[in-house]
Amino acid sequence: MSATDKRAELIAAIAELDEESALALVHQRVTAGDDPLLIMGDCQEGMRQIGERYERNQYYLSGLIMGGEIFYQVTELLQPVVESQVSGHASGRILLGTVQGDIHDLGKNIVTMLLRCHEFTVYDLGVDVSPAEFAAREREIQPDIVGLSGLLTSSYETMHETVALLRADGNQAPIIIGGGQLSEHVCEYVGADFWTTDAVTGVELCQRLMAKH
Ligand code: B12
Repeated sequence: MSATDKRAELIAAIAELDEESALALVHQRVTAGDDPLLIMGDCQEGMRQIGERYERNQYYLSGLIMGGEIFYQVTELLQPVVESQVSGHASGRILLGTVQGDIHDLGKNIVTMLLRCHEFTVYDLGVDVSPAEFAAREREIQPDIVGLSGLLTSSYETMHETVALLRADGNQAPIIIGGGQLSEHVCEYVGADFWTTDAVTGVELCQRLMAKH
């Protein structure tokens, strides 16, 4: 089977919520020496397709929950491989969290893991983090970069409030927003400095920002 077919097969297994096949395929690709970040990217595409099926009423909430569980297990499988292969010597302190009203954390946890692999110090505030908590922790920690994660349309408003409060508080650190549905337009509305829809680009951005320091 060609590499393209293998990728398509994994994406389809995730989209079909076929946990057994998905995990077996991830395992096979890891054993074959495939790039773990590429595998993770394919799984992210499978998750996007689960979301599309949910929007078309082909899946219910249980489908999202099941997808989340499969992705969590994929992460457990890939984490040691990523940690053994990805490394860097960046130094920088990053304050990260999923904004208030939003409990999606699988993506944020990947960003945290990748940043730590590059030796960034990450202060992960978890999910459903209020603007006030972000502002309080920002004052306390004085990070080099602030990262806000959010996957719901309603999160853009909370991101906007969080950025406004941070700026009003005199925060100088660049603010990056991340999440699968984001765009330049959302970034402008939120008032953040940068945006991304994938963790690898986010980490590269943090490296560039620290190099400028
Ligand atoms: C799994 C999932 C869930 C799980 C989440 C489990 C968990 N622990 O996270 C559960 C079941 C809890 C869930 C709940 C809901 N969900 Co949901 N969910 C999804 C789904 C299918 C996948 C999300 C995911 O984990 N993707 C994989 C990760 C790796 O990708 P990612 O999150 O985008 O993260 C990557 C990048 O964005 C980036 N990144 C992320 N954050 C950050 C931050 C920084 C700083 C940086 C640099 C990078 C970065 O790095 C990651 C790796 O590359 C998406 C579909 C989609 N298109 O995303 C819907 C989706 C996000 N959910 C949706 C909805 C509607 C809901 C619910 C409202 C459903 C309901 N009726 O209750 C609730 C809301 C709960 C809440 N208050 O937050 C909608 C949102 C629609 C909208 N426009 O608002 C989506 C888009 C599905 C859809 N197409 O309709 N969901």
